Amino acid sequence: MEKLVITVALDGAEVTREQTPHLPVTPEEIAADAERCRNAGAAMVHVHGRRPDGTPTQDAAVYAEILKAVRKRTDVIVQVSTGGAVWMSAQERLAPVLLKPEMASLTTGTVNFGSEVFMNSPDQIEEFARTMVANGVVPEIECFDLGHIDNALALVKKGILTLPLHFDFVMGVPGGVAPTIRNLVHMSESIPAGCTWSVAGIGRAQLPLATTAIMLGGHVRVGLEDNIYYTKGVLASNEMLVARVVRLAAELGREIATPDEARRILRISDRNPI
Ligand code: KMH
Ligand code: ZN
Repeated sequence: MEKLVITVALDGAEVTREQTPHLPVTPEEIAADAERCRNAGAAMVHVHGRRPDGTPTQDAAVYAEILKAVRKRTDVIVQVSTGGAVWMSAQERLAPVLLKPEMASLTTGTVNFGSEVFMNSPDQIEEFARTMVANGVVPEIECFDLGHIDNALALVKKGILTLPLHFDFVMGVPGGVAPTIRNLVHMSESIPAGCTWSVAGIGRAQLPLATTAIMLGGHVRVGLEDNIYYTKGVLASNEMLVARVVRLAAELGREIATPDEARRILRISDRNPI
């Protein structure tokens, strides 16, 4: 098996400081947390911009500060969000891609998101994908449901994206695919040979799905964006969630990828240097 790439989704758009004091908000806090997680074993951080008051923003200036602050401290891959928050416009969400980060998330379908709708129309997905390719940004295909895999493969058929791709199965959002091991096996077997995948289990699904991915040869995303608890009633820090995956992987005999090893595994070695 390839070494294990651990991604940590540090802050997201929905979690608040009222819910957990461990949430990093400012670029400096995000960078410091990225460094702690890198030291614990993470190879990549998935980040959302936040204003000083904690509200989510896709402002390129905020992302530029995050990229700079992280790069000053550590060598992790920085993956910017193009998901943003459900109320944001497509143009707003796409802004950080123009900074040419190494990687950006690309959700390939609309999904109910709790009581909201996370809208990703076909035209919009296509525009996001084209913009990433034009800027040398590697997409991580975010699949909140099974059909999102097929939507990504349709972009390959159209010649907009090229195989192999890296997929992230986001499982357990109310409205999206249920976070079962059976669904994870099915999704991981539904992508073309040579593609890579990780799983982001939401809430208490994070631990069993991460463990399953380690055993299946997939990769793992943890972090406060997806889950704020270490165990029932006990809040986690991002570092604690990463460290737990590292211990699990050691027990299961899977080595951990450094950021540079992850760049090779995810095929981003010769892409944008920031
Ligand atoms: N905040 C969610 C609506 C992503 O970052 O690409 C979407 C999201 C996905 O977080
Ligand atoms: Zn996100």
